[in-house]
Amino acid sequence: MNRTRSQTEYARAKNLMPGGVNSAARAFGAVGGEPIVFERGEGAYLFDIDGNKYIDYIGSWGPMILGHQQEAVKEAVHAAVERGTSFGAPTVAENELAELMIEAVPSVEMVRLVNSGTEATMSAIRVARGYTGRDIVIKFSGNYHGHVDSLLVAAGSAAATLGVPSSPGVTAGTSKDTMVLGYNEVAEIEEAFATHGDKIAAVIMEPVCGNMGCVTPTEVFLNAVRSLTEKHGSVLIFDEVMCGFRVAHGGAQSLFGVTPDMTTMGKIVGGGLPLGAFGGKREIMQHVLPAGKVFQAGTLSGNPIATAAGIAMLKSLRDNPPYEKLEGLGTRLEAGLAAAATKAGVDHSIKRVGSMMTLFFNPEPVTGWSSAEKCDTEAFSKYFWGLIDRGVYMPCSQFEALFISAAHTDADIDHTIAAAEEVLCSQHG
Ligand code: KE4
Repeated sequence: MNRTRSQTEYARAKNLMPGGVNSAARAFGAVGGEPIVFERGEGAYLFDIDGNKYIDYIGSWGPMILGHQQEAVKEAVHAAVERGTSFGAPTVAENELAELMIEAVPSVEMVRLVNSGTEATMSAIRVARGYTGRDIVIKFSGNYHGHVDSLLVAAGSAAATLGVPSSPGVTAGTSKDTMVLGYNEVAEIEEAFATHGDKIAAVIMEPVCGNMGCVTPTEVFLNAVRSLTEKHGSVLIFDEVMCGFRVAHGGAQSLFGVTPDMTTMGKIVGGGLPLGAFGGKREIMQHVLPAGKVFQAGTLSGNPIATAAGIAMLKSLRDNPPYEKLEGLGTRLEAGLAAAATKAGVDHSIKRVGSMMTLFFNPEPVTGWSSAEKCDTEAFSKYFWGLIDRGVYMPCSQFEALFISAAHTDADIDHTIAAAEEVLCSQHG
């Protein structure tokens, strides 16, 4: 595949922006080589500036559940632009979008719109601390909640010890109130509450994890987190920025029948525009300024263009739910990739929830970061580039989930499976 224009534009970008990107995840750091520069998306496809076509399984890291240039979203954005791009004042669209979220997500009685998933989780953490008057927040290794200082924390020296910064620029002072435990490690969360119970403000988790690859919580773990937070008066925050409206209309919480105290949202809710949200029990949300005293604000929060896109997206998902189709496509792709890996003799495991999935280059089921980190990332990189050369654009890291959209077809899935079989057999067979 000729990608010379991409290379030229990326060289230009590296001189202008750190790493030539505006988000680290896009820089192909995990797979080597240079990122591809794209011109447009259409349905299930992306087209790069050299005219190459790819079946897109990143979907902008989740938002494109209905495919690129979805008609209703496109029309809504065009119409909104004609009325002005930003007022910094209340609009009816914010009420409409808030109602659509509250109607869909079991835990959300009130909501605040923000501009990204990071803003949503950062704000939710602050509200949980303000509401409980406590400091400690528990997160889990392998879970990513955006670039919030207090969540850019690595595990402490032992379970139930407080964390240490995982990035330069994050201070020890910020990290000392965060504890990082093992996902699906029931004993660790039990020990943490036994030791620190009445000091724990919140537990934040991905109820379906996508950020160490697709990993689900065991029922025992999920029930332990819910019952321990309940017992100790800590706020349980489900970070559904990725899995919200993705795995079901009501998100992972509606699939598992576990209701958190707060939920963070992003990606799909903005229809591909910059929009996030946090919400939860009215009793908690009433602590948010100006109703309460926990400060939260944003110039472009509830922006008319983003809310128009979000309304169109959530109405489409409510009125024409794609989840049955997505389950069918997901089942087809999962079976095909498993067959291809088996035929090539590749040690692998797969985890899928609806239209989000990961093929792990690891024979063991991946249940948490300690098993995820054993994946053969070198093998993944070769698989990734082999698929790129066959017009298939997978997430550029073993520790991400792929996303299928309602615009994908059986033919797209079958092309992907055939390409994967060719690549895996040539590299391992
Ligand atoms: P944003 O600030 O990127 O909108 O959302 C942060 C975030 C919060 N919570 C979860 C569960 C998330 O997955 C994310 C962001 N996800 C990554 C992909 N794993 C976004 C890709 C990127 O950073 O460019």
